[in-house]
Amino acid sequence: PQAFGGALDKLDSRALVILRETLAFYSPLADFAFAMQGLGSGAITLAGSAQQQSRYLTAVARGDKIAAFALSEPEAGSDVGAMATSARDDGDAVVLDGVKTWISNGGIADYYCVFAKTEPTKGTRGITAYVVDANSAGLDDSEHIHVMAPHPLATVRLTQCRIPASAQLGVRDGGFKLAMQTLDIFRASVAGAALGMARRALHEAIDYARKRSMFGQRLADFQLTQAKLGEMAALVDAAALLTYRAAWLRDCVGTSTPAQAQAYSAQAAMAKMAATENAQRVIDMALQMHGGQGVRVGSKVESLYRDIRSLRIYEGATEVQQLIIGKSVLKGAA
Ligand code: COS
Repeated sequence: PQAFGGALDKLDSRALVILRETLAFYSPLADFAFAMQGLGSGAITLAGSAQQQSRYLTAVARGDKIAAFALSEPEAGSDVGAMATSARDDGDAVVLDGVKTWISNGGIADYYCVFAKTEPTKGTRGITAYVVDANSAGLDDSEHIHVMAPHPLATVRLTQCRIPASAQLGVRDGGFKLAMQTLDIFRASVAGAALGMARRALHEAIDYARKRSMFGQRLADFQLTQAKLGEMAALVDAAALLTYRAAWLRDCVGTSTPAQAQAYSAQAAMAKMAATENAQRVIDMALQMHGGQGVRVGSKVESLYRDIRSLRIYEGATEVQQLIIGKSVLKGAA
């Protein structure tokens, strides 16, 4: 928000989606850097105390602090309620123990929004969020994870990590809902990023089809090519419409009633699922059209092919989005 150095009054989903789409068109890594500052500070924007907001948000907006969101664990990815990291009260402190993994910005972050069990037997109703400074004693974020589209990613180990009680983020045992509300915002923006990558792949395919000669004509003159480009363009537009609808819904209809929140959640899930799946198909078709050039390391479609893959998994795999949509449909909400 503007009060903490942001460009707009309050978070605007349409701006977020279009920014990510644009950044991802040119550089998925630039998009990553931008998006992770948002994901890692989103829970503070939604639920932080005035003191937490002024301490972290302004610095995040300036780029002085790097933010991270630490939800997943080795045995709790899609099943968030199964997390094992514990938070135990000890006087005016809280002691964290556990392992968080697949943490984007892990290793370079200045702080982590850590989700931990405060009521071990209560599943999703026993999770609380905390803001944990990366230099806290007992926090080790040195284990980098290598992935096919390289970016800062690490496992974060918390061993008797003592933080002040004032580091609690939002209400006690309200951490699961806070995580879901944060993810709801960013899932629609992941759709925006996927859309940017798909648009770039289509652009590359059109450009190549116009230039490449074969069998005495241009690649673009073949009906097979025209049909593929037609299919790609329709997949891109379908993703764009779902993505922009989800963002519009959050900005213009809102999420203040349970029915609105449920409807938005399902729309954001539809956008993320469709945009990431469609982008994978569009990029694959663009690569195929490039023939051997498509698999040459360093070509744009080759890097897009690697860049898009994790978007179908992180911030809720496609299968999780299908569940969210399915549950909502059964309730008659979407
Ligand atoms: N906003 C607010 N509240 C929400 C919510 C949302 N988007 N989604 C669920 N809730 C609430 C539910 O209403 C329910 O509330 P009550 O306890 O009051 O009944 C509670 O949270 C539990 O919801 P649910 O029963 O749907 O939880 P599940 O354990 O079945 O989990 C999924 C649901 C699988 C959808 C959830 O765990 C999930 O999104 N997993 C993927 C996590 C993910 O994205 N990981 C990537 C990490 S970041 S890279």
